[in-house]
Parts: sequence; structure tokens; C-alpha cells
Amino acid sequence: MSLSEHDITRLAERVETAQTYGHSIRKLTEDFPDMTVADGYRVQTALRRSFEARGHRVTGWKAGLTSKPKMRQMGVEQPSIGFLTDRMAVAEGGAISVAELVHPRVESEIAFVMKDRLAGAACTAEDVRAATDFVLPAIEIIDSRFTGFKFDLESVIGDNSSSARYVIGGRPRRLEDLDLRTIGTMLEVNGEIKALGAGAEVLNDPAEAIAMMVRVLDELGEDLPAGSLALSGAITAAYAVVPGDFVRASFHELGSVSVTFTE
Ligand code: OOG
Ligand code: MG
Repeated sequence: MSLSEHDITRLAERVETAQTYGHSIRKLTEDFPDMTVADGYRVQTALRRSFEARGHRVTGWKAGLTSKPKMRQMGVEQPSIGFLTDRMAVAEGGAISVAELVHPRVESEIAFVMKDRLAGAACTAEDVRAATDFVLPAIEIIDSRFTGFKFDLESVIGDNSSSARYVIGGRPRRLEDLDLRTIGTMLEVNGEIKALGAGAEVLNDPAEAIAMMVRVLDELGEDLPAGSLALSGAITAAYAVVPGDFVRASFHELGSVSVTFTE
């Protein structure tokens, strides 16, 4: 930690304004080159508290940068986490206005819904499987608030890991019947295949990404409550979208989920 409380509050306000009005800002480390990952999470926590004070409800958490294709695409080698709120949720088959965002990209992910609370620095993928109610296909819409979608780990954590919107759909499935490592996914935009992958891209097992997330939550003094939504991270590289695009993520065994982008 290197930043003062005052600096953390200022940075959280800067990020919140950019997220709310959909405009881009400089990377946080440009003004604070000594900023640490812990400082990034302090900014993210201040952002979360501010949204909660405005009536936004935290619905769950997401893991990010958990696959090699994503790490390569963003040039960041470590995973991050971020919070999800009710205001980010978009109905399956719904529409998202691009004007509200800076430069949105779509990601194909496996979503977990928890039946039991998970917490602690020793959380394992086995613990995650035991605490999971069911899994579903998801499209996460990420939107870095940083110019050119370029960032470092410290800055992206302060920007809530680029969280913007999410869509959950398909068929709820129990984990007992599935091997998430071999679940294939296909990301299509306007009927054209943009990316293909399998669950094992995500830290070798998407349940491992959720365990990683719980261990980071423990460091933040938080847990993953029963009933939470937990996104395990993009399986493939993210794909940029424009108004008029129709996006569908299809999964072996889990069905598909879709969303449209408008002006
Ligand atoms: C950071 C968020 C990454 C994922 O699923 O990997 C993420 C970013 O790439 O902007 O959500
Ligand atoms: Mg994601």
C-alpha cells in the first residue's frame, strides 16, 4: 500500500464518473506510479461502497484474466477480481446501448450460482464444487474505462476489473453431471464464429478460478455469500462489439445465451 486515503477516494471518484458517463480516463498508475495491487483493491472497495450508498446491490463477484487467451490479449499475467451489481444485469436476449459504454467487448464465461457461503484463505476448487448450486452460460460485457483499453493490473483492479454488464441464460446444470474442463464454448457475432475454447483454459478448471476469487475476497475481508453469482472468467479472448451486433455464446451441455447491441 502506498496511497493515502485521500488519494484512494479521489481515484474512486474518477473511476465512478467514467463508469457512470461512459468516458475514458488515464490509467491510474500514470498519476500514481507507485500504486500497488492492494491500492487497486482499496480503490475498488471505495467504488463498491459508493455504488452501494447510491442503492446498487452487489449480486456476486467475477474472476478476470483467468485464461491464457485473455492474459495474452491484455498483456497482464495475473488474475483479478471485481464485484457485480444488480444494475449490470441484462436479461437474456435483451439489448445493451453502446452509447452508455466506452468500448465494450464480449466474453464467453461459465457462471456459478452458490448454494452455500464460501470464505477463507484456504478455499479450494473442491470446496467450490461442494458449495455450488448450479452453473449456467454467461456473456460478460467488459468495458475498460482506460484509454485504448490499455492498462496494468493495479489500474484494472481499481476500475473493478472492467466490469460493465452481464447476461445469464441457457440451462442451469448441476456440477455432479459435468466436467467443466471439457465443456466447449463458441462465441458468435452476427452468426460468425469469433472464438472457440474449452473450460480448461480457465486456470485448468473454472472452479479453480472461483476458489482463487474466494481467497482474494478473504484478503479483502469479504466472503462469497450463499445465493451469489460468480463468473469464472473469459475462456477465449474478448471480442469488441458495435451497435447492431447480435452476440451468442453457446456451450456444450449448457445451452446458449444471447444479447444485442444498439446505439
Ligand atoms: C479485465 C477483465 C477480464 C475476464 O473474464 O478475463 C475479464 C479486462 O480484460 O478488461 O473479465
Ligand atoms: Mg470476464
